[in-house]
Amino acid sequence: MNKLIYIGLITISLLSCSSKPKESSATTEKVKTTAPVFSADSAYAYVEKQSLFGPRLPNTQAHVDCGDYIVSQFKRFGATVTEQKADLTRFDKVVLKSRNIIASYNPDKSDRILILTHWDSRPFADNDPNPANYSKPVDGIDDGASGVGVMLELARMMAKKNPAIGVDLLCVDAEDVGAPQYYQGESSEDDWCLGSQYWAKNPHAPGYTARFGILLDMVGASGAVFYKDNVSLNYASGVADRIWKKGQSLGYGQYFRDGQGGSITDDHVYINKLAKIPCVDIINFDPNSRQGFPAHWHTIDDTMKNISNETLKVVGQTLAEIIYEEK
Ligand code: AHN
Ligand code: ZN
Repeated sequence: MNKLIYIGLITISLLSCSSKPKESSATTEKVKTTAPVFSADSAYAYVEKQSLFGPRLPNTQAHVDCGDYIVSQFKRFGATVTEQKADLTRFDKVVLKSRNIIASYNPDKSDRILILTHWDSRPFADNDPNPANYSKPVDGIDDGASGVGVMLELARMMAKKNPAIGVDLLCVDAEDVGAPQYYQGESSEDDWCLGSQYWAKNPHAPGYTARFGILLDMVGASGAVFYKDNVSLNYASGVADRIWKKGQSLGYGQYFRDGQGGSITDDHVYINKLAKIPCVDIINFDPNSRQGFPAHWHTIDDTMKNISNETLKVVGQTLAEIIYEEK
């Protein structure tokens, strides 16, 4: 064999050999992360801590105490904390002593991003398989506490490494207060999301705006799937594409799914329509399942046992990457 060709063949075979392990390590490590590591254990602990207060229903001591806990944690993590207290009227005319909590990083920067979640628990388990539970409150661990857990861990992260951009973590109250399914009277979509409606009409900083918003809703359960819902696609498709691509590039494609989710009434509706900030919803809703929402949704089964470190990690690390790549 010609010596040159022979050397060439050896080189090719060596190259193809040595390229194999590199390829497989590239698939395990995925893309290089630019953000700090998001600790799922820490986020899990913040979710568990909220569970110990009991359901966070406006007008209860558990709600006051858990609100105080969230405020104190954000302060511990160096945020500038603003509280909005408001009397908001429920569909049945019950007045809810409501409290929105905003933790700001780089409060003086005008370029900002907004991350939000609701922190209240639903007063009615109206989707429970057992009608005897309809009028009981839900614990709201996936539906409420999970989003707050992720945001508290992001706050802990930002205390250690300040992002280049301004970041506001908004915990809205009185989201899950819409009329129960069994209610016979008149009800409307605007019976939900009272805290975000209030914030959108009365932002905590005058003239507040942000480049975009990301809503977290039910981001803690094992086996969660996130599709782009119609509101996110209508108002913020570019932002949605970016988040989903980022999640997929980190290896989280089992969670961040391609395809269209449902039409979901959620806090992002008001952030888009009233505050005019393009806002995406990351919500566990499977358009291919019978109910869409997970089985524990609005049942007395929405407890710690559904919460998965992996799901918290998937959402938290994806958000961390978005935060730290924003300049
Ligand atoms: C309704 O339940 C009508 N919309 C979804 C918003 C929501 C409630 N997310 C959690 N709980
Ligand atoms: Zn709910």
